[in-house]
Amino acid sequence: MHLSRYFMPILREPPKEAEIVSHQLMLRAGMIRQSAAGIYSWLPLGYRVLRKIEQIVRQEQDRAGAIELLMPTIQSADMWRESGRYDDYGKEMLRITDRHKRDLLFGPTAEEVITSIFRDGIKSYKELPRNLYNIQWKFRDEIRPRFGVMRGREFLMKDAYSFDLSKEASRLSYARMFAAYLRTFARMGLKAIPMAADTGPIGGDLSHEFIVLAKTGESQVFCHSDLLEIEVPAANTNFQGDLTEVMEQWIGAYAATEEMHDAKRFEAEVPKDKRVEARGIEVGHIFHFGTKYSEAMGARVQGPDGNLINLEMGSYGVGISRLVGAIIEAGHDDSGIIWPVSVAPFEVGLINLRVGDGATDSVCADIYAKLTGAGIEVLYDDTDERAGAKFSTMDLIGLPYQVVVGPKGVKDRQVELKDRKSGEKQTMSFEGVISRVIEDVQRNRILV
Ligand code: 5CA
Repeated sequence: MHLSRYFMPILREPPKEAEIVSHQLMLRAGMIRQSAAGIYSWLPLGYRVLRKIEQIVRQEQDRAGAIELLMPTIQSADMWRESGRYDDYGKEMLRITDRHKRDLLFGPTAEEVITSIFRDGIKSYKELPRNLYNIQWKFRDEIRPRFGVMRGREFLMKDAYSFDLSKEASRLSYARMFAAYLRTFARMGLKAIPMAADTGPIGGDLSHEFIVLAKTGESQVFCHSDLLEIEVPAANTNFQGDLTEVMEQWIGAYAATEEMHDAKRFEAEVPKDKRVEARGIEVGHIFHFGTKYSEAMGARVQGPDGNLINLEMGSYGVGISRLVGAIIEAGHDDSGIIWPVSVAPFEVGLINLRVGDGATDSVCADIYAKLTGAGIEVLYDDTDERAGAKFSTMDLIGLPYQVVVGPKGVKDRQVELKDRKSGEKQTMSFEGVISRVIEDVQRNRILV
């Protein structure tokens, strides 16, 4: 992509309305613009990151055997009356009336819709277990939308729903999603710790929130520091198998959100030097709630012995748009964002320091062609801005690698390669920089 033809409205000054660094940086880097309170447009740069996060989530859901579908944003109130949640959900639900005076709503979650689809579609217990997911916009009329995309009113969520014949089987489905989540967040460069959590309006008896530690997190959390060191399941993990052991390794040590925190237990179970008390961002939340919806909505099948059995269910959410903010909270410095390669909007920024100089232009064109030809995503700054402005824009938008080409170096067939994270700069030959960048990007695309 040539920057001269792109749309990336950078703000030089920190916007006043933004309280936390990720919100400030997303506005400054031209990733999002607010359209109404808690409702954002995703500008081209931000949208590329959102899509990459979505794709990682999708790949790990698919690996774990979940099946993608797409449900509507607008739902019928009748379904929610069937489950008994229509009145309970309260003011967070955006209620809509159509021209025929029928009650609709903008879905804050989709237990009702999926339960009705699955109920009508399943014929035999032999079709179990199944896990269905979608990646769709949700709306919750939050009292205090804040921190940009972290607590929006409209936000992108991956929501998966498991259906099983028995409690035991549904715990296996839960463990499978638990393990998939560990990989999902690690691939974005995040350490997300599963913590015992409150189930709130979704309901159920077993629930974990996946929490990224960050000073600006909305919840207070408590955990054993060993949890920060455990390795996540490898890519070749057998997701068809029983992943209870993986889950138990993580839930063996103390980790709880504020609502579930038990100070006595924390002190008894965790040695003083291992106690982590911090703020955290909830990037995912999984629930096992048994037959709460299947019973209310009549989602049952005939078991092997002919008896009707209510389906055991769980639901599994990932805050995809929130993750964009969380990744920035976890990776930035005074100059701007520091993206991990796996979710960077572009993998390389190519800076031409003398646009219009024949030799410099042609070296840039050549590097651009070779890198893009190798499948690397390059943002080429071919604008006529000053060098200083170009450097600060590249640092602000946080692309992992910067290749800087100027007329002086070109004479000696030299360019500079800068690593955004370490700040390290190296002078290299044209050929050297191309092979080095291709190799580094390819290696770092898949973190685990
Ligand atoms: N039905 C269940 C699981 S599919 C559910 O709705 N769970 S949830 O309420 O915990 O939401 C799932 C995830 O969506 C949360 O972990 C969080 O990361 C994200 N999320 C929730 N509310 C918001 C919001 N207002 N803004 C941005 N992300 C949100």
